[in-house]
This record gives sequence, C-alpha cells and structure tokens, in this order.
Amino acid sequence: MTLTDETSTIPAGGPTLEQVRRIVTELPGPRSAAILARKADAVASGVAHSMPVSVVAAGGGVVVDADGNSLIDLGSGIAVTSVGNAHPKVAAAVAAQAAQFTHTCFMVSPYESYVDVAEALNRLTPGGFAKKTALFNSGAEAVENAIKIARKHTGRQAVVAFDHGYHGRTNLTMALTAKAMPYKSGFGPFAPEIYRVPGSYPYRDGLTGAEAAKRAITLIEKQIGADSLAAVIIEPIQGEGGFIVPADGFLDAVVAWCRENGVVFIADEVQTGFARTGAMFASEIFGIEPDLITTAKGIAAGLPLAGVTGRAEIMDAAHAGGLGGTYGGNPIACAAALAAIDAFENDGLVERAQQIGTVLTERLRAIRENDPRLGDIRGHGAMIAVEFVDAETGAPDAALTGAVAKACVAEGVIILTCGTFGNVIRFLPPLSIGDDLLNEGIDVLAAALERA
Ligand code: PLZ
Repeated sequence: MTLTDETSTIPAGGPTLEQVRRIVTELPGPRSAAILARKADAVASGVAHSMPVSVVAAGGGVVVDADGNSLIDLGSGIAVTSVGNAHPKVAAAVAAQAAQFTHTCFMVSPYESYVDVAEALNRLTPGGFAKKTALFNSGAEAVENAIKIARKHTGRQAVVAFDHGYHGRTNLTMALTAKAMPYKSGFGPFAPEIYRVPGSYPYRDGLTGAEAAKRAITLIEKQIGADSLAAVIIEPIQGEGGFIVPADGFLDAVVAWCRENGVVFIADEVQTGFARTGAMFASEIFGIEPDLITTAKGIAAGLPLAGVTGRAEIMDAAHAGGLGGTYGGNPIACAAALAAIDAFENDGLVERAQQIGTVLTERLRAIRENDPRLGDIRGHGAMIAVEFVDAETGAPDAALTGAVAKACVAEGVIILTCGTFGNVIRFLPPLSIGDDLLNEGIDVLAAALERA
C-alpha cells in the first residue's frame, strides 16, 4: 500500500466496525507516520500523544487507523466515549441538529435542548433537593464555574483541593491540580487562595476513612479556617492521580464537616460520571450528596459539553449574566448529550460497567497471584487500575509501568497510564466493548508483563 493509494476505503465508524484486533503494519504504519510527521511540523510540541496512529474510524471496542490497523480501545479517549464511539443515536442526533441550526448562543436566544439537558442532569445527579444546572464546554470550565458559584454563594474565597487531585489545565484548575509534571511546570503563577491537604489513599497511607478525614479537617481548620473557606473540591475517585478510591467513611465525614461549616462541597465527577463506575455517578457509591457536581467527558459522547449541577439556592447565587460563555451548551453538543443520556439510562450501561469491572478485576487478580509487582488493583465498574510496585520494597515502579504500556501500544492495545508516581495503568474501556476484546486486551498486558 502506498501513501497515494486512492483505492483504499476508509471504514465507516460505529458499532458496524469489525470487532477485532488486527495489526497489518508496524505502528505507526506509513500513512499514520506521514500524518504524524506533519503533526510534528504543524502542531505545538506541548500537545503530545500516546498512541502513534492517525485515526479514521472507531466504534464498539476498536479504533481503526489510516493504515487499516484495528486497535483495542481501553481508554475511550480518556473516559469520554462511554456509550461507544460514533454511537448511531448520537451520530443521528448530531446530524439532525446540525441541519436544523448550529448555534445561536444560549445567552442570546435560548433553545429547548439546553433545558432538556439541565433537567436530565438535575434528575440524574445524586441529591434529594431542588437542583439547577449551567452548561459549559470542558471539564476545566465546569470546575472554574463551580468555584465561582461557591465563592459568590458563601462570600468567601479559599478553596481546598487534595493531594493527587486533577481538575484541569486552565489557570485556576492548574492551581487545583496537584501534579507539576506535565500539568503545571513552568506555567505559573497560579491562582491564589487554593490550599492542598492530604486525602485518603488507603494503599499508601494505611489510614481508615475517619482517620484520613480527621487529618484533612484538622489541617483545614488550623491553616485556613472554615470562616474563610468557600469550597472543598474532590474527585470521589481520583482519576489522573491514580484511580485512588478513598477509604470508607472519608468522603461522608468531609461532606458532614462542610455542611456544619457552611462550606460548599463540590464533587468533580468529570471522569467518574455517567455510568463509568457502575453507578450513574460515583458519589452514589459513597452515599454522599454533593452540593455541586461537575460533569463533562461521558456526558456527550465526545462533543464538547460540561455541566455544573447542584442545590438550586447555591446555583442561583450568581447574578443574572454572571455565568455563561459563547458556546456553553451548544445545541449540537446538547443533542449528542440527550442521545447519550438516553443510552446511559435505557441501554443497561450502568450494569454493563459493573460487568466490565468484574471481568477486569478477576483477570487482574489472577495475574497478581503469581506477580507481586501488581501492588494494588482498585476502582469501580469500568474504571479499574493497577498500581505497579517493586515487589521487594513496595516503591512505585514507573519504569515497569511505562514499559508494559509501551508494549501494549506496540501490539495494538490503547492503554493509558496515570498516577502521581506514574506507576498506574488504568482501564477505561467504552461500555460498548465486548468481553472478547476486553479479555484479549488483558492477554496482551499479561504477556507484556511476563516479558518485562
Ligand atoms: N476534572 C476529574 O479527569 C480531565 C485530562 C487529560 P477537561 N481529565 C483528563 C489531560 O491530560 O488533559 C478532567 C478530570 C477531572 C477535570 C478534568 C478537566 O476536563 O475537559 O480536560 O477540561
């Protein structure tokens, strides 16, 4: 096959794509390599990529590149295409909306689909109280707005975030994000009045949830003071930080303290939301009702959309005209979200996430029986991770993690790493993946581990 081969056909995306792993060239193949060479010339180097391919189609559990390689997707574009890439209902809704009108700006002349998405979020998010929603374009923008709303509501300025937290790459959200490399290094100064405290990382801190909460709350009271504190923001399961599941009792103790002290508790469910964890929202797993919840990623199957949803009296704190943006709640993104939400609710995707979690956890536990380098296996539903360690010392093993991930990539499995120490491989498959591809992906990982 040459680069100018006009006869080659690009497969249609979506679930009709053949669900197989098929490697027909080295990665990258010649077509992808040519495009990646142009990328290197044309695109800022700061925008890196982990899989050396150029994508032409995706759906079900596979991503197909320009050379005809069919890769197993264990990443969903970082937890976004949960309903499946190019889902037929989403594709149809997007096409229909694009033919009707593409944009008016909701702040200029509103439309119904934005209201429909707000109503759906108010209904689906945990919390048995009256709620309202505002829509934005990205997770970071949702987080920024949740902080704005909490500050306006409380008349206070300080915000607490946690060790290992990730909330985005804008200036305020960089300040909230814990990890310097690659997110913050050289990009300061960062927004003021952000304070970081330790959270709950049972595998490494050995604390109960109550002990970890006490540690955090004591630091907050001594170093900030509740009177100055507008909000506490936390991911119920920390994503980029390493899929860290807090010990039982941690989150509810922090929520209770926030409530006693008039502090807005914000759950950042950008990565955990929309069936990903085997619940519609991860807050449900821990029995908490956040005051505000940020959502993005899975909400619209890849179209840029994000939301802040929460207690009506807090959401209404901002003056008229105080919230918004040109594109927030764009009609095409809203159409995609309504189709995706329909799939989440009616296609059994919460249950599918639980099944995927069982398959992944059982396979990984079986591997760990003979391989103590798998230090911890954790997560919920289709958000599962392995933390790799030195078998003797328990120290994080980023080199092993990188080598295994690299080997999987070379064999056509899209796999993502994460973690403050770079020693976590995370699984975020689309909920449309079949068990066969899921198992094949783990087979490739197991073989790579044996060689490493
Ligand atoms: N909050 C909990 O996980 C995005 C980041 C990938 P945006 N996580 C993936 C990267 O390297 O940029 C995320 C998140 C949580 C906020 C965000 C930010 O969401 O849509 O990327 O702005």
